[in-house]
Amino acid sequence: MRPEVLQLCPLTPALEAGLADRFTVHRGFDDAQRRAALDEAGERIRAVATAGNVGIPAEVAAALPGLEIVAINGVGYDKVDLAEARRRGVRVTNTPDVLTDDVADLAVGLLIALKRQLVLGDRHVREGRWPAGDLGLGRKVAGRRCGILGLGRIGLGIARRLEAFGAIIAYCNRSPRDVPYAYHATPLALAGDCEVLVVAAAASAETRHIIDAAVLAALGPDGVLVNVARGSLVDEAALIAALRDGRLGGAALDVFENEPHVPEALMAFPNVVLTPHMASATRETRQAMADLVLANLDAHFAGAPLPTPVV
Ligand code: 8YV
Repeated sequence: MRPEVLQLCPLTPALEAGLADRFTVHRGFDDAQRRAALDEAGERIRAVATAGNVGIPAEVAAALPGLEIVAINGVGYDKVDLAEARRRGVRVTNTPDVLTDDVADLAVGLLIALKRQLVLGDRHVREGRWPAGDLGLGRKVAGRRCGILGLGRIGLGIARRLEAFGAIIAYCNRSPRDVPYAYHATPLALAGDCEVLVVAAAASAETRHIIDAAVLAALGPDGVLVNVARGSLVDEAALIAALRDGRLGGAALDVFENEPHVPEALMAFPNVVLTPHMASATRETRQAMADLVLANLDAHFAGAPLPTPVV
């Protein structure tokens, strides 16, 4: 008998094919589909495959009495209740390391896109406005004072890339690390010391809205915010207010509080660059992530040690 798996969102074709090769897969992409899948197979489902930004809703976990493992196709596990998983003896795995380069690359790309007006420039050419005049001037990237919130694997990758741009790096982390960058104990202190604030910290109850009105005010009208972590770290209403009043220089965002829904207000600002949570979305990395999800599930069902366990 093939183990039965509940897939909670669309995944890359390679991963969906790998799941279908090994398991009986039930799809639960929305509430109606989840209810149908749980009614039909809830008792038999032993594994859940999901994305980092989807996780597993508590009511779905509660309706799976035989759940053994939640395999996340992503590094973030903020949408999985780890304490409850531990209590129930449910394993949780993620896909660290393989996506670090891509996420760090996108953070730097977003910063350059914002400061050098890549999106506006592209629009200027496509809309035939160039013959009528030049685009206004952008701002320099090299040599900036850059603050990284969260100096984990991804934050460090961003710092190393920005060093190549001659940036002066500072960071805020739960604890100082052995790095040649200035440490700040709070996001507020970090924001006061930088012109570019890059959010790369994990989402949790403690980091919710850690970028609030005060931090944005400290960043100031010349400062910009880049977020490649999770939307929940930023108070989006405060961000919109700061941009609207010219109290913040700009923002480049790959993640949002209620994605895939992005506030209309953000779309109106020329000094904002928006991407659809695509920091790990390259063919190479999504293949590596798929391989790791499948390797974790294979190991679990073979009774072998999990390659990348969280719980
Ligand atoms: C993906 C992510 O968007 O790694 C994460 O935590 O959010 C991303 O890599 C998603 O998990 C892809 O399925």
